[in-house]
Amino acid sequence: MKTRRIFTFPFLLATLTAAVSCGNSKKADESRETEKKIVIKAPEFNADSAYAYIQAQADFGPRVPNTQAHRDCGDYLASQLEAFGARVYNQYADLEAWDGTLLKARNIIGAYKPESRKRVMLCAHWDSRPYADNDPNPDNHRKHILGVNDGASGVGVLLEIARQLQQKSPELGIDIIFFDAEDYGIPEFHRGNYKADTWCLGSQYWARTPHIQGYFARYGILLDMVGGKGATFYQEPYSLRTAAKEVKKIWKKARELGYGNWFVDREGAEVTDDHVYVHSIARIPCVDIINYDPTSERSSFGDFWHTVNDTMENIDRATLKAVGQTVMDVIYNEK
Ligand code: AHN
Ligand code: ZN
Repeated sequence: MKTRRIFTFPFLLATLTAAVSCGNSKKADESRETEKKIVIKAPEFNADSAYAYIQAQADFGPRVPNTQAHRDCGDYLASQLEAFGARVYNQYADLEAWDGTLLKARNIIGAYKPESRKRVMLCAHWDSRPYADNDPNPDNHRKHILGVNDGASGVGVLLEIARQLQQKSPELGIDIIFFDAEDYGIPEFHRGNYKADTWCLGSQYWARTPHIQGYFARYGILLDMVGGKGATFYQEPYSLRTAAKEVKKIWKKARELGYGNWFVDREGAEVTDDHVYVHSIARIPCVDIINYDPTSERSSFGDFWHTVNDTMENIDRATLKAVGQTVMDVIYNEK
């Protein structure tokens, strides 16, 4: 009987490295160089472009479900994904809010390389909160928030990534998912009975009823509040428990790219966000990249969170760049 040996490239490389590392260091350095070259440099994420997509969403006003601004912005997002060459799926659903309001919700999905079975999903919520219930002024608690950082920032970064995906395709199929009705959760001022699972209604619906039957992705990355000046992204505990490998990979990549000041190598606070339902219902590990501010006295998500001041002034292109470039370098290196 003949035995055929198949040596894969990484195996050969490892053998080579091991062999030369017994000798002197110069050769070893060279082969480490070879190993380094395997890292693909992703295209340049354009933060000005992401900023413009955030501005465009803000210009509609608060994108609160059941409002005209929400319907118009939904159309804008779907048409942008289409213009960037994605196959677009619209998922319309009537979802019941904590107070019984029926929300005319719409999840918007843009698929790249839809035929590929190797996939990664990138997501963000696109709705804005109907209550500024963390505002210092109680008169504002029932006002709609503009949701520039909380909502539009993640979507803006993903639209720029969509534009990049059209120009140069990574090896994997990518799905960009804009979840609706994330931020309609039970407000702080509510004094009646507590109700569970009132946040993330769009992602809960999608996880139960994905846009494609039997949909699967290796993992997901959720972007939430990724545009703030001086934002910091700590490793979120639910993500660490359920997608440890991916958390490590993302934070390592960020550090290598020089974004270690944004991506802090420490554990932050656990958050109920879309990634929880993507994992617990659809069984797809998902990492939440979310601003965590341990210094703010107003909220762990920063001073402007769920206030009427969540506006364009707080958005910093440098933060958008750190997040967008990191995510791009991660996905362009998937095989
Ligand atoms: C809660 O406050 C329960 N979760 C934070 C998720 C969130 C709200 N993301 C944006 N707005
Ligand atoms: Zn919110």
